[in-house]
Amino acid sequence: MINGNKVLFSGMQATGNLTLGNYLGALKNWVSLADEYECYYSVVDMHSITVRQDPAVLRKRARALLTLYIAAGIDPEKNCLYYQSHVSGHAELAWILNCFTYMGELNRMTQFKDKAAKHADNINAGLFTYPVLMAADILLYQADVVPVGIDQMQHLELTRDIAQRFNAIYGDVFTVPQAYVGKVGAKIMSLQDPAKKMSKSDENPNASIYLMDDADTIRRKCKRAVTDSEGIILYRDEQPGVKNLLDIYCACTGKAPEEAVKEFEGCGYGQLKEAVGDAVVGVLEPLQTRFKELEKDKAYIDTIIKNNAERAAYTASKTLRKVQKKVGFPERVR
Ligand code: ATP
Ligand code: LTN
Repeated sequence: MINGNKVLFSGMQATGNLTLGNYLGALKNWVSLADEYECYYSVVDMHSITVRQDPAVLRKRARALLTLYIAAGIDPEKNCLYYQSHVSGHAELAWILNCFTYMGELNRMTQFKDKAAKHADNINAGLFTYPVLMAADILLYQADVVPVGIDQMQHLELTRDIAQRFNAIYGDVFTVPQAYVGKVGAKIMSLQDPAKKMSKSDENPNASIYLMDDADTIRRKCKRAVTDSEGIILYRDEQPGVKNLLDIYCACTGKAPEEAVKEFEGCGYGQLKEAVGDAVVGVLEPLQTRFKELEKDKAYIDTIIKNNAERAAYTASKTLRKVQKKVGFPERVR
């Protein structure tokens, strides 16, 4: 709780181009939850360097991501949008929490296993302790709720375990957070392989719709989406390609899957793909227009970055001081 309001924390990495999966699984929920909570939305650039980055590209993408948060509809005056690296408390708390996290727990993390396999030449300690930094992000702001896609649930469970472990030793220091997973769009799958999630690091550009894709590209990618030979539009696991298209359609239009299935009764896959393309364009075009406008207003974005970093640092320092005292660090002499 901050000023009597429940707190929400979430973050996204500025690596790669954001996909429709990132938008429907995460960003869109952030916007809808913003009115109910005191919200902190971070660009988690410290997490990004667990994989090698080109510094100039990372800087550019981090700024674009923060701008995109605003373009998606998050009001930066009411919500705190900031760069993780601008608040040193994240690293400080992460160190302390490292000492309350077991190797065995981190060894079980599937994201670590996946990323270690993908970056076999750079399995660094940061990649291993990535979930601890994520726990620090969340616990630093005493977050009650954390909206994420399904793939981040394991990290959130670990965060809860760390918080409970710490509280059991030192008393009620941390709020134990809850995950918030949206009903639709929680896991958008690749358009080329519906068994895999749509991911910004997918090498096949046809597998993902990028938030900045133009209308023609979006429609073309939908048209090429892999389906099946059943020839019937039903929302079921046996037809993962069609199910994914229906999921995208529903997440973009706000319709329920049963409603969509009824709407497409008797239609062919071509018609479904066309409708999905239109629905996606309808959602992404306004976002792109707003992004392009905002991007030009350099001074405005700079002010947001400065003010929100100060706001975040203030809240973070309150938790950090409390934690430092609990673990036995000497009081500061003033
Ligand atoms: P990478 O390919 O680099 O692993 P990613 O596309 O999986 O990246 P993240 O930065 O890990 O994206 O995720 C940002 C947010 O978007 C997270 O909350 C995550 O759960 C959500 N998300 C990512 N991909 C999808 C998807 N396909 N469907 C729904 N939500 C998703
Ligand atoms: N690990 C997340 C990004 C992330 C995050 C967070 C999400 C870092 N810190 C705190 C929610 C809360 C990812 O890869 N999507």
